[in-house]
Formats: sequence, structure tokens, C-alpha cells
Amino acid sequence: MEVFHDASLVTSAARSDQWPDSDLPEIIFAGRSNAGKSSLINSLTNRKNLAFSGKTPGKTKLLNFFLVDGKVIFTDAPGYGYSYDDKNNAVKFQKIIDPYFRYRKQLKGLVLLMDCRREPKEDDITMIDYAKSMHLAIIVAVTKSDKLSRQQLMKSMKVIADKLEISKNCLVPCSSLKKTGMEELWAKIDEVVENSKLSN
Ligand SMILES: Nc1nc2c(ncn2[C@@H]2O[C@H](COP(=O)(O)OP(=O)(O)O)[C@@H](O)[C@H]2O)c(=O)[nH]1
Ligand SMILES: [Mg+2]
Repeated sequence: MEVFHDASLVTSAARSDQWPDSDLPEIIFAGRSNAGKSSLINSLTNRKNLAFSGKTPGKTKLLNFFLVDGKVIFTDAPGYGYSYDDKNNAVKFQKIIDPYFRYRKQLKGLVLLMDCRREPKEDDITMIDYAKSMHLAIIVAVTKSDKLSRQQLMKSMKVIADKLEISKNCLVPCSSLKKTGMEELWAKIDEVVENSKLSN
């Protein structure tokens, strides 16, 4: 069953003084360039082009804030790891992401995107470490699940959970292509939103 979700871009921010003035809980979406982040945000919100999927990998240098269903903000982080041979890029990424994790009070959760065919790398572990240190809820969207057999997918999910040192319960296999895993992702996102009300 497809549920309608309302979503719109609030603002794009390069610096902390451009973050939106809001009390709503926020969930950051992060992952390596090409992990399927734009596609997933579009699928979760039933939009064709909200997050501009398919744009040149690694190009976005901003945090994009999307208001979703009037109750939660999805923060779309720049894709990382694409051209880290260019050390400048890594520094720029860090400059944008570090203050957001550290100082954004309403940040409650991380959705880390992991392509099901890849093993977690240092950058992915860094994201998880941020989330752990700030006590955020962790959801790992294991993307492009249509690319693997059931058995391969199970194997890959075990490697991902082990390398990231997180519970397998945090992992949600999904496919934006086949539109699978969306309800489970929403259930986990809703849980983060509900819990944020209790803690406020
Ligand atoms: N097979 C498959 N391909 C996908 C899926 N999601 C995204 N892709 C493809 O992966 C590439 C990167 O997707 P995109 O959403 O732009 O990734 P981003 O760089 O993380 O924002 C594109 O060619 C997409 O068509 C999926 O669920 N299944
Ligand atoms: Mg993208």
C-alpha cells in the first residue's frame, strides 16, 4: 500500500547560520556518492525528483533540509568518498558535517546508506561513530537490494553490521527500484520521531 507523504525543500545550507529555524526532529541521510541516497529520499517521499537523483556524484556541497509530512526534517548530506584523492573535498565535507552532528540539538537520527554490494569503508564508520557519540538513533538502509540474491544479501548484511559494530536490527534492506523496504524504513523513522517527543 502506498502512503502519501508531503515533502518540500526548506533550505540549502553551507554554514550553520543557514540551518532552518525549526524545532522539528531531524534525521540526517548520509552515504557514499552513488549509494542511492537521492533515489531513496525520492522513494520514501513518493517524489520523482525531490532530491535531484542522478546529478553528478559528489557535486552537492550543501546540507539540504526537506520538511516531510510537517513532522520531521530530512537532512540530505553531501555524498562522500567520491574524490577523496582531492583532499580538499574531504576537508570541505568535514566542515559541513562536523558542526551539524555536534551542535544541531534537534538531530535525532542517522540514516546511513550502504550499497548492498559494498563493504563499509572508513568514511562510513566515521558517520556511525558520529551517531554513536551523539547518541543518535541509527538506521542503515542497505540499498539496491534488487542487485543481490536473498542469500548474498543476508551475507552482505552480516558483514555490514559487523564492520559498523551495530545490531543487525538497525539494518533495513531496500530497493528504490523495486520499492521494497520503504514501509520498514518509515516504521523506524516514525519511531525516531515519536521518541524525540518523549525526550523534549
Ligand atoms: N538497481 C538499483 N539501482 C539503484 C537503486 N537506487 C539507486 N540506483 C542507481 O544508483 C545510481 C545512484 O543513485 P543516486 O540516488 O543518484 O545516488 P546518490 O549519489 O547516493 O544520491 C543511479 O544510477 C541510480 O539509478 C536501486 O534501488 N536499485
Ligand atoms: Mg544524490
